[in-house]
Amino acid sequence: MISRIDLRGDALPEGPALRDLLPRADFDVAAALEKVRPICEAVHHRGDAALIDFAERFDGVRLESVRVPAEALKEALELLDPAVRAALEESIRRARAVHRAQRRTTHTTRVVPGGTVTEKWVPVDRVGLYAPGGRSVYPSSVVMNVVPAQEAGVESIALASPAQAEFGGLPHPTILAACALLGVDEVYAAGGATAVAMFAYGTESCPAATMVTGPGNIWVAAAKRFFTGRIGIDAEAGPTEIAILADSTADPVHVASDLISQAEHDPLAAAVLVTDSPELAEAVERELEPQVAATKHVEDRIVPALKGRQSAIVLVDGVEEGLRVVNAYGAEHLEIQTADAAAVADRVRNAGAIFVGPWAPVSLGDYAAGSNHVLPTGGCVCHSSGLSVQSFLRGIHVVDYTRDALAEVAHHVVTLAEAEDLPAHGAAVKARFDWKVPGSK
Ligand code: HSO
Ligand code: ZN
Repeated sequence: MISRIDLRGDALPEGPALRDLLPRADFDVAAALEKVRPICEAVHHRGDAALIDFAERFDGVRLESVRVPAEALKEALELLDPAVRAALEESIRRARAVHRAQRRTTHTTRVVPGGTVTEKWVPVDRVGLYAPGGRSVYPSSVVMNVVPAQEAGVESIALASPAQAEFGGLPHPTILAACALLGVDEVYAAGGATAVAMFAYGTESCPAATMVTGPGNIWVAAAKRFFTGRIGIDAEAGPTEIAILADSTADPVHVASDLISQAEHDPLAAAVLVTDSPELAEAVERELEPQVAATKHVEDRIVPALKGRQSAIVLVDGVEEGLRVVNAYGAEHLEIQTADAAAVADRVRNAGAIFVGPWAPVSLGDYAAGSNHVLPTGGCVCHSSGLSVQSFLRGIHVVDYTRDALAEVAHHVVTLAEAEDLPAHGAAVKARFDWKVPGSK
């Protein structure tokens, strides 16, 4: 069901070589780029008409309009299962508490008397959020995208999700209900690359956005790459990943169920166990079969994900070596199920989110820990963070100097301008002091 990689005995290689020992799924965004180009161009030139044609082609339904009417949102909330509503409300409440604490405050540094630099944080004007349909209808992802944008103070928030033929061309009702719960009333029926293009260019019914965030398949990732530079994006989300660092104290039933939980997302999902306990490895292997057999999505997602080259049980000599492996791999989600888990977690440098000890499974973080579940994949945790309030803010330096404060530093500016062969830069300062810069020769 799952392959083994034995890294015991020999010295572990350093950095990238160690990382290469844990292969990742093929997720070739560059190859998909050429396929999304004509789609993006069609949306650019034909606007709503192109979106309506694409919905017919990809989603099998002819739309009258891409904008979802307000009554449809209201109705979806009324019809939402009360237990799902209560769970979403709790998820929103916890996420809001965590994200509210991320807000940035304006800070002024007095560099010299009369010379200050203030860093002010300004939210982007308008964000387009994407919520997938099809295999993944995740109202939880609507929460994870909308809450940080709202807490950042983004004034205009729109959401797109694919048209569903069985719901008369509207996005899935739980997506609509989640929007209604969150107070997002601008919703569009548009899917994949077409939705990203709609937000990037704007159409007759949807004004252009400055930023697009949200999960999606390879077409969404490719469309985000296509528009990079024109709009802001969160990340090119790839298939989900769970890594678990566990020792002999871990419960194999929990470890197996956590591996399966993320394998459930996608045939390309990665489930990696790193352990120094051959007994645990065997017990987890034994656990996988019956647990997989007892769940859903077995043949289409879980079995291919666990059997794929991206998933493995990795044997190491000790927790120390295990830490080196998980740091080199850089998983989207990392569970620590070892003795003294908090101390081990403290030494993790590369992970999208860390789940400490036996009572913090990734599923908790997916729905109701308060943490954000939109996290970097494919090793991008080494340079990027998950979605947060910060993702929607821009820090702007406000420079305010008096005449005396400029005079004090003017000769340094002129010197550096000359060193860079940019005399006009220096002249812009000299002109303010009748060309006689105080302190210069
Ligand atoms: N584990 C996914 C998010 C998710 N799980 C949504 C359930 N629903 C990527 O972090
Ligand atoms: Zn999940």
